[in-house]
Amino acid sequence: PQTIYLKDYRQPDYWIDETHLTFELFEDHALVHSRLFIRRNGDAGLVPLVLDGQQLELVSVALGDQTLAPTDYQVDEHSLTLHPQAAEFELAITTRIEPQNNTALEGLYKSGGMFCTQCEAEGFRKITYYLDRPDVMSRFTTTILADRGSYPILLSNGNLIASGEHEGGRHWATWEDPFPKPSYLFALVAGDLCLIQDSYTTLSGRTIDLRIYVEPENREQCGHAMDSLKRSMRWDEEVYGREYDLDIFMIVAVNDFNMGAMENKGLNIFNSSCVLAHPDTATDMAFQRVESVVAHEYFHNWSGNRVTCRDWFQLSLKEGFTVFRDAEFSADMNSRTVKRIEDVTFLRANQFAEDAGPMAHPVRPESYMEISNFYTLTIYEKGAEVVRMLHTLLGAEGFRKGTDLYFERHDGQAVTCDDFIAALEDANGVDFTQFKRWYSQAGTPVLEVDGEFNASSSTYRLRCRQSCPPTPGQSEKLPFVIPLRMALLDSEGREMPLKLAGEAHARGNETVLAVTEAEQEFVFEGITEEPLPSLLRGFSAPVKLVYPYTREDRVFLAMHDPDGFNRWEAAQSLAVDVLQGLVEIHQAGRPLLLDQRLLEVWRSVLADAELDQAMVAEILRLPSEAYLIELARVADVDAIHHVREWVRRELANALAEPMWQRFDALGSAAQPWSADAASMARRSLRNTLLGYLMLTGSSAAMSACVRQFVEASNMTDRQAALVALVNSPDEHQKHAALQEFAQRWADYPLVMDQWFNIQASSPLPGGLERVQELMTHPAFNIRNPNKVRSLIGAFANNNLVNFHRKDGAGYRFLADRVIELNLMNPQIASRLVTPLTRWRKFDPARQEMMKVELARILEQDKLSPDVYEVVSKSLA
Ligand code: B3K
Ligand code: ZN
Repeated sequence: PQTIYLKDYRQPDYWIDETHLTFELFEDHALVHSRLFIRRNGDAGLVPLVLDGQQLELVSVALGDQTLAPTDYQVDEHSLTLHPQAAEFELAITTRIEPQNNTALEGLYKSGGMFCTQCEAEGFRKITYYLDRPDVMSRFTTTILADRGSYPILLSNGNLIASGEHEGGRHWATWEDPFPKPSYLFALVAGDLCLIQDSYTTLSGRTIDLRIYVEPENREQCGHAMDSLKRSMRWDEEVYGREYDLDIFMIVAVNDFNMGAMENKGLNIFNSSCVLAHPDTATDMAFQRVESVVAHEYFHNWSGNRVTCRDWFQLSLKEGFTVFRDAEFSADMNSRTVKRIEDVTFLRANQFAEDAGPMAHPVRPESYMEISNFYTLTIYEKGAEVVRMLHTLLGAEGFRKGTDLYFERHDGQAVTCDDFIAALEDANGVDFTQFKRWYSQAGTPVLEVDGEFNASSSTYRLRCRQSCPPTPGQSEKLPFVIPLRMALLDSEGREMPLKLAGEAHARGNETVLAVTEAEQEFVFEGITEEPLPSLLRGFSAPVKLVYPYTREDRVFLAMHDPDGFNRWEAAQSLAVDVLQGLVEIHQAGRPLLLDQRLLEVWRSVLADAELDQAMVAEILRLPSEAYLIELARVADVDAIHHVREWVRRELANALAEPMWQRFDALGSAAQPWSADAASMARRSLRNTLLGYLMLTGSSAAMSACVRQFVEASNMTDRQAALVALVNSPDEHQKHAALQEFAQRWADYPLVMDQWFNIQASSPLPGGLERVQELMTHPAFNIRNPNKVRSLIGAFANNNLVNFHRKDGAGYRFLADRVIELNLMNPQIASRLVTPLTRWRKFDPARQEMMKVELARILEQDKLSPDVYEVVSKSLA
């Protein structure tokens, strides 16, 4: 496959003003008739028209009223080239495709009994020949023809303008989308679906028809998605001044989907896991995911659809911004601090690893082979952090002025990250030239800070030094603009007033310093006692902060920092420090001894009745193995697992009494379920405690757990009990619970995903054999991405001791699955291979075995571009 470069971007030679599509859907094929109204771009002259197309059977082409002969055009694997003479003309093309055989789930495919589409990024070219690039925006009219019995519902973007009966039991519907859009936002659905309907009145008083289409058995599971949609619509009006623009908004849930969901104009298509939620079948986490994904896709209507990307290098323009928007929405709907903790935890364990690995790339990449590989944590999550920093630097009001200008200036256009920044700059009269390095430089910056108190001058000097490790293709980095939110605490934990030397005005008790130099100092005046700095509050920049805190300092901050996020951060970093120390002791073969300071922090948090229960749960959770691996230079997976489990058990044994007290005070899992934040927080804490108590091995804990499994009024509590049972040494209870669960939920694919995931993630010995056996379970199906993720993905990403077992069998297993999926579903295959590409993190013996498997994958003939790019770059 060839590499595509940002620097090669140029405008298309032709525009497509109107696109008229007719789909004739049959069981063994589909015919796609397109009529395109095309116009030459400017005075491009007599240039050939090169349309993108892949895996298409070309049936006919007509230019104007003239049917073309095969000698009039050229077709190859990727394109159709025509030689139009006129500057404006009509082109009619018919292609034949086989949606029923489309296992890649890109383009038009079948999921169960329904037809659906996924066109982003380059799926439209698998439907018909087209200028399949986001800067070609066209008005679409779509007619669908299908058997009425099997496909009573026929949907596409925009408004339904006509429908009717056809001969032979067939029927048709025509949809018209008044908003010009790129082909990646096109969607079509045909199936036997039931409709859940509601309405929403916009701030300006327009009534919007809201529709969720699902398979009939899921009818009862749509209420939460519908509520989330209405809340999102209100929030975008209030926070960004953005109203919905069509009269109808539709969501369709499908079972086979490569990602979470897709923001097609007026017709969002969702992985059913991001729509369906009922307390009997979905956990609180699943509820929150539904809320955030519904919001994310809805918000794309402005950040992505009304203003779209000029080219795919600008992907973060819509994704980073939209993730930031959905994160703020979730923060407003739930606990802001807890949401931030969850996002930061995720970013540090996963995006940091990507930024340190072979696929590291800037938020705006400069090249790619396969764009599907660039829907990454860097584009999405780091991209959102970059937008968050802009928000921090401008303040909420300045940021809003900037986004207002952005939407006004670029409505209906396909633009770049530079255009976004320019709007923020122009609206605020600021210069973000240096800030833009966040878009062009990859890697996670390291921010080293230390402080020096001078009693005689009553000053405190904060010294900052930033650097960024090299990444593929970028050996030297220039300094970033790093917003450092901070405060100085006195010996009681109170924030001291901040006044910087050389500044006329005081800055209050908390401030944001802009670190812009490689080395830079900030001098605070009027500081009369040695302060303890509280740094990078709220994770104000996606960097690794290094400050020479002692363990006492961390204990103090964990107990006293007035900033909730940094309290959590202090407890986490204390735990990281303790765990890293113990790993070294374990490697040296010396006996482990728990630092009592960790125990005391845990004890005091456990006893803190003031603190939000969800926060207590977050603090009591130890840093994940994945995060500890990311932090290590050479990761000793076995030692990390052993030590972390040992600490968990020590904490559980030492704190069993207060844990029981708190656990009992939180009520029972049998009490009626409720969706409010306080109830969710209660379940979260209760289940965190149950997990600890089960580690004591006491019969009281076992019977509490079994009781909870049986009596739980909801899936959150039932699943937490199942996890604890599966990870317990009691084979009998474990098997009984697993069997009971599988029987009861056999007809609920999303619940069975959880059942697979829990077993695949269990670190007990024999994990690989268990996963191999589960692949033969009737509920498993390698063609369904959710199943692949919940069994194979969970094993390779969550079950680190088993995946990295010493004989390399885990690696071989994963490589075999990647090879199996390579042609069946290239996008899923290339995502699945990620853990192997991180081989540089491990010891020489493991590195060797991982590389052998990567090389074996590379030797396959017919490697998809997706897998080829990731594997070859990881070996380079
Ligand atoms: N924009 C889609 C992503 C589609 C990716 C296809 N490879 C989902 C989202 O970010 O909202
Ligand atoms: Zn998105």
